[in-house]
Amino acid sequence: MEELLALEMVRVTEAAALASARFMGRGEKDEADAAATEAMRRTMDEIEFAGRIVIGEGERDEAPMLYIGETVGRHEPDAEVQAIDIAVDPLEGTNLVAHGQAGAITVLAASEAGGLVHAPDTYMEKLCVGPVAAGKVDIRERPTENLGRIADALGRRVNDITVVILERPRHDALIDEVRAAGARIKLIGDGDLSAAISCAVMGTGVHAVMGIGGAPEGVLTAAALRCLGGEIQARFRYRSDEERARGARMGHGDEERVYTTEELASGENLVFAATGVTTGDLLQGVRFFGGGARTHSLSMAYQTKQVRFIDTVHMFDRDRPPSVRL
Ligand code: VTB
Repeated sequence: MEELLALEMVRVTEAAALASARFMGRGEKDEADAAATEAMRRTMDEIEFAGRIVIGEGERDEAPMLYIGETVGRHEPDAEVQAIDIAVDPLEGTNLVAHGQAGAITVLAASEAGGLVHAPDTYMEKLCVGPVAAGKVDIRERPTENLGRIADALGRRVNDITVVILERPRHDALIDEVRAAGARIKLIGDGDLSAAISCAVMGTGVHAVMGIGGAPEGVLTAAALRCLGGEIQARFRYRSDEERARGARMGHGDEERVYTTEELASGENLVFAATGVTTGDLLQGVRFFGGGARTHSLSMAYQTKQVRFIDTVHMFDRDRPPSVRL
């Protein structure tokens, strides 16, 4: 399953990136998201597989496409095909695109059926680290303690560590504590998913993600970090009793339970694909030129142990092809 899907799924995230990148800086976040979602849906249906959305744009009654439970992919009605679960974030960082800011990506993860947690649309407290610090941190400890452990693992001092935190009032105390501990902070407006991937890739200059962000994106983060050998620890953080009740119905009632990377993305087969929309720490954004565009993607597979960075030139017009550069 992985060999084939890993390459096919990049076409899906590329198409979403090409469509949404047209909205960069235009102040239209919903339009950018809709363009990514529509392109993702259309491209998925060109691929031969039997997919079902487990993490998507929302419940059936609130999202026109890529809603939870929707079937995607194309296959002969009576063909014997493996059932695949799909988690998508068609555009992670809609505001970033609307304002032309760094770090927006399009994201998709796939596994055999049952391999990705069905997370309710609520918040999750997350602690994400790369492979070197994986297994050494504990979200139940103070951030100061975890920073010390990350620094030790990396053979650095705490003030040589950079932590990514979403800039939100709910993180004021966390930011104060991380500052007091001496680590450097990169405050981001949106996009804790791409930040988490970055901390598992050496050379990006970020070492951990801390704080509260979206729960569905936490599952996508887990899929990526399993492929990279990194780690996410997470706890559900409900915003209302209604969300809490819904979470409980889905089996996530215990707010003290710490979910591990393997619990969030338990699949034996996992495929992860992401394409840059606006340039960030990890991926270049979409660059348009006369008659074409260039995209930069990450494609990973867990069993096959492959991490690919894919640089693609898309030619829009055969009659007026763009000159392809190295
Ligand atoms: C933010 C956003 C993330 O969740 O974390 C959001 O940047 C939830 O926080 O990319 P707010 O409601 O305060 O915006 C994500 O969308 C995913 O984790």
